[in-house]
Amino acid sequence: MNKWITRFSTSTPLNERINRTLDKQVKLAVTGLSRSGKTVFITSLVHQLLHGLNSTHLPFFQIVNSGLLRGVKAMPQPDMHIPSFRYDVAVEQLCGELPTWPQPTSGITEIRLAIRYLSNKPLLKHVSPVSTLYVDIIDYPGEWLLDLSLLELNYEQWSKQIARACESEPRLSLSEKWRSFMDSLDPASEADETTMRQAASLYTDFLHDCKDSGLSLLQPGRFTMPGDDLKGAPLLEFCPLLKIPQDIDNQSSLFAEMKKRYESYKEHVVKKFYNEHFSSFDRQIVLADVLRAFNTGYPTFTDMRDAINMVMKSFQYGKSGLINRLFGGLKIDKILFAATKADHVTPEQLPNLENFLRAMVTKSYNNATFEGVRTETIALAAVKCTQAAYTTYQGQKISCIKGMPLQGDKPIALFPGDVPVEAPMPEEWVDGRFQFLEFKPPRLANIHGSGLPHIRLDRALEFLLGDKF
Ligand SMILES: Nc1nc2c(ncn2[C@@H]2O[C@H](COP(=O)(O)OP(=O)(O)O)[C@@H](O)[C@H]2O)c(=O)[nH]1
Ligand SMILES: [Mg+2]
Repeated sequence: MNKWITRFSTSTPLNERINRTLDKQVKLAVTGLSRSGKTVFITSLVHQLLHGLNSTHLPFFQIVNSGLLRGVKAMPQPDMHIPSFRYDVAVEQLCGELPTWPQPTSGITEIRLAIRYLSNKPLLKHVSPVSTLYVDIIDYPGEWLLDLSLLELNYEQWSKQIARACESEPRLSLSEKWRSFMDSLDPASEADETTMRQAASLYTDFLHDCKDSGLSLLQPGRFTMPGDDLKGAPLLEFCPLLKIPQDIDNQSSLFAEMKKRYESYKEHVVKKFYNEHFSSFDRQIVLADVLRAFNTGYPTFTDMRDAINMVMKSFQYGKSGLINRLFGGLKIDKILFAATKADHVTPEQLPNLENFLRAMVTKSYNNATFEGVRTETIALAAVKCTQAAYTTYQGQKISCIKGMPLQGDKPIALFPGDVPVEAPMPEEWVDGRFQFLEFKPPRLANIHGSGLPHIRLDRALEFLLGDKF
């Protein structure tokens, strides 16, 4: 202890000096595929913490519940090169007179909170009554993690994989325009800037169409989620080739130039993200909108399951694993998988939703746990938009939810369907089996001094941060 204290000027009061030594910092990363609920989750989490002092909303978050919290403040973020998470804008939209959901974003953002609390640890209680935990929350697209698998594939292998995926529906129809353009090209011909730009643009349109149809496995991740720095950058002007030519020596051919750009993307975009950002994360929450996949059908459901498991590969640190070989040991020691928008189902379906998510990621879950990373699954709603209710149907009392549908201005009550415990067989995905409707945010203009209504966000906080106090 003496050694630490002497690092500070002796004019600083002893208590303050010890406090500073004991201050802690944690980088909490939030990811998930587009529309999984990252922005809403972070907005609600920050709102809950900023209102933590007088909140009865967080019964499972010990530091609040035990009365040891002394206050939470948003602070200037430490990483100047990362755009700020615009909490102020998001909260204004959510809590306005006519609440709306925050605008979609496509890159990485950060916000820092300082949490002051009374230490409950026997030793610290005496030397340092008040400590501060700095929490840096980083929001980044899960699509970027889909690119990890590219590092294992050369251009020819990747092209073949995409060509194969385009042989069956729904990608077969969605890729038609891009494929017919590619068929008109000769890969051995001299590369030409305009042609490559057009090919990349048609391929990007194809990825966007896939996304609009509910597909999740979209590569390269930056084509749909470029982030602020890469919008319109030439680094994104390549695409796979449908037919790989044999023995092309010409280094300025279309094939050679596309291959060069693919390799450059891996080096300067994919690896850069892992080295610059990912390697510094301490904790991770992965959000998944499982219910939306139910609505859209079997092919989009399996696609999302594959995408989430691909995202999970970034957390498998095994000695022989890719992450370990390329980036050495990483820091993340806890991962929480969360099924979001749990307010779209009736309360008694929550355990099913949690179990279903767990079944979806079992293999990745076991691998991460095996590597010593603590892993949990949870179903949560960052902003609860519905109320549980009962209705009578053919003389039977059934559970339902009430809320304001996203399209419409009259509240409705509906029974959205049971969440299955296992993935239904392809033939069981009959039309209308699931109706997990989207809702408008509730009118919150009058919540003063309390956190936004949520489901199980306090449990998520306890798992992610509880042991840091
Ligand atoms: N009912 C409900 N809807 C949510 C919740 N979180 C997100 N949503 C919906 O999902 C959409 C996408 O959320 P957002 O946070 O922007 O997703 P992101 O792309 O991962 O940042 C929102 O516009 C809402 O319609 C929630 O907790 N409850
Ligand atoms: Mg977002």
